[in-house]
Amino acid sequence: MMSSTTAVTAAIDRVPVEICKGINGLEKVVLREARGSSAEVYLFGGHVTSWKNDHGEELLFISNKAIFKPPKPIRGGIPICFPQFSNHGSLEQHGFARNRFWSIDTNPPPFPTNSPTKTFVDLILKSTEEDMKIWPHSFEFRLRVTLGPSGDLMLTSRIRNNNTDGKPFTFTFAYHTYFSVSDISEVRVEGLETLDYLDNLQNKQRFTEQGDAITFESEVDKIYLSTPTKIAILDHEKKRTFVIRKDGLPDAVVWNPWDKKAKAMADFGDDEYKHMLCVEAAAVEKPITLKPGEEWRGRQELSAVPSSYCSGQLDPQRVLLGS
Ligand code: TA6
Repeated sequence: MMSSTTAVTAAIDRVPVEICKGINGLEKVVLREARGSSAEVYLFGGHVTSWKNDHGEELLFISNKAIFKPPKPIRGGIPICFPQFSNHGSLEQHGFARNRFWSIDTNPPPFPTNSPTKTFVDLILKSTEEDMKIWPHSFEFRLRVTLGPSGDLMLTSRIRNNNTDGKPFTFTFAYHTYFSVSDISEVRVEGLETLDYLDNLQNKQRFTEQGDAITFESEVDKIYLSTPTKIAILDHEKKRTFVIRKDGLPDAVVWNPWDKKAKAMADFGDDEYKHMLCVEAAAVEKPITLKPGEEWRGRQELSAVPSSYCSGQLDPQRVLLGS
């Protein structure tokens, strides 16, 4: 891996981020936090491929068979699904933002919140003539990736309709986050109990989830509708809980391909389904419509909390209902 670094430090007290060459020479940005946590974002796809805690442990799943060769999307990390989630439309699966080259946004408009966090990078994706041939809309997509002082990872998307023909546009969206887990059969998801969902394995038919935490023993591909803004993924073996906080993204997709689909994916190892779970903050059921000049904001904040379920350190209800 070659490394020619460039530091980006616009604001005085901002922590410099490093731009360097990653796999296959693709450019990536490395964010580091004083206490040791870090994150990596590839300009290809505006794709977060690594998020490590202050012990240097990787929290996201990236397949050992991931292909870092555009235009093939990278298998793992946090692909961005825009302007279409999955096959909910006529565009390619999950839209095209994840297989486009983004740029560093050196002059972003003022950020909506004045968070004190200093470690972040702004990326931008603008519609091209090529894009307009498949999706006839002019847009600007600004993505801020932020690493918080306690190692939390925030992704904030701002999408603006720049059409000059007065036309609105409509899109669906997801942060297709691949979490790294110790053993999928030992993982529970809290916060989606009793909610309605569309089952992608049954022609998107609508069902209602049972009352307990979600556990995994086979392939799952469900879109939970109008979920709480907080969802927890409990990994007993690792004594770790991921907490997802989301804003502007009413739905949540839960996906694990299990064994058969795993074998069918060239860029995914046959047994890797045991060590990953996708829980995706999304806007799918009610597509978002923007008039020219309007801007939409969708944000997710990921935290990894060391926990021991039995010691009561982490009562899921307290996490989901607490601050
Ligand atoms: O988010 C779940 C899903 O839509 C599944 O249906 C599955 O196709 C997965 O995404 C992966 O999609 P990809 O296009 O990355 O292979």
